[in-house]
Amino acid sequence: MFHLKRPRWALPERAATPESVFRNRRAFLAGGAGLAAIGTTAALTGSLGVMMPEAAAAAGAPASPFEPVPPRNPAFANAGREVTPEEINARYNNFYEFGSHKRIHDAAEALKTEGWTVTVDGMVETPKTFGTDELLAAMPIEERVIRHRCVEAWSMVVPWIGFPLAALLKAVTPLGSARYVRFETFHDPDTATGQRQFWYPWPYVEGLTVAEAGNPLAFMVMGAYGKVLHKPFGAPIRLHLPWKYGFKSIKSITRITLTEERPVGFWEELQAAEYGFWANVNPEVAHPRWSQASERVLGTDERIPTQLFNGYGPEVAHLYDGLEAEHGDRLWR
Ligand SMILES: Nc1nc2c(c(=O)[nH]1)N[C@H]1C(S)=C(S)[C@@H](COP(=O)(O)O)O[C@H]1N2
Ligand SMILES: [Mo]
Repeated sequence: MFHLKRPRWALPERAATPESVFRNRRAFLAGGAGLAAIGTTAALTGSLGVMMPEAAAAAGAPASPFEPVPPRNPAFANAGREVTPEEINARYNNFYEFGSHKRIHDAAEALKTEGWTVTVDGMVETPKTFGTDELLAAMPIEERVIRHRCVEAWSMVVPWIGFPLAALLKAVTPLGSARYVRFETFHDPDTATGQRQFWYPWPYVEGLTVAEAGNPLAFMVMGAYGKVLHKPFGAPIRLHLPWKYGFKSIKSITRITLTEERPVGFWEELQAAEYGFWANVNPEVAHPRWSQASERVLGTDERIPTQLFNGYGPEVAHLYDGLEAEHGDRLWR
């Protein structure tokens, strides 16, 4: 067992129950199918080939690269509150490519993820296009249980599976002169009906400074709840930035570009006064149209106080040392 020092942001550990039930069910399934030993090998090698044993197919189990679930990062083993039930947030999503409302889950099934690639280019030594299998095999895959805070003042906790963005950037060696990282979502109005709404600046774009992108909290997500990422969550690969408002966590990424110029995000392009580049969570800086002091916890009747940097200040606050003088409230929107 890892000894976990309780982080300063941790809320009372009121209920580990749903999570442990979830875990035990997985352990039971793995054991029951007689795959526990094979699974262990797969976890050690980290190779997708090994993780898709013929035995799994023979047993009728769907082959999953996350069977067994990758090791949980002990630094993010517990988000301080309950994991949001999968069936709740699987039916409450922001994914404007498939509609400007929360019930996009059926429409998002149209997304074609086979043969998906992510190109990492721009100011790097070795630009490269990665297939998703390649990323699963080459990147340090882990699970982390993480809080998410949408700018609309609702929040959730998700057990994500993925790898630090820093590992991907390292694989292409950014040039010292690169200052920002720009992310871009697919553009395919034939399948993504929302992209026929011409008044939106498609494709969805987001950006970070190189320093932010290198922070261990910046996470590339390829799975959730022990499974390959479902389409409404932004399959096959999305970003997650737990200290920033949710709109920064861009889904279904096809291109990552190192650049000298600050990228202008999808929402910034639409409404810069409300949704800016920095968008760090801060309960004391209101959105122009509503307070950010508290948040509705998805799947419960609770409203809880919002925390500075969504409670991840110990990990990220240093990134903004000295920047408030320059950017003022812009750091928080
Ligand atoms: N490409 C794309 N990425 C996106 C969005 C979007 O509409 N399109 N919505 C963002 C917003 S506002 C939030 S809160 C999260 C929602 O993620 P979830 O649906 O997995 O909860 O995705 C973010 N990433
Ligand atoms: Mo959001």
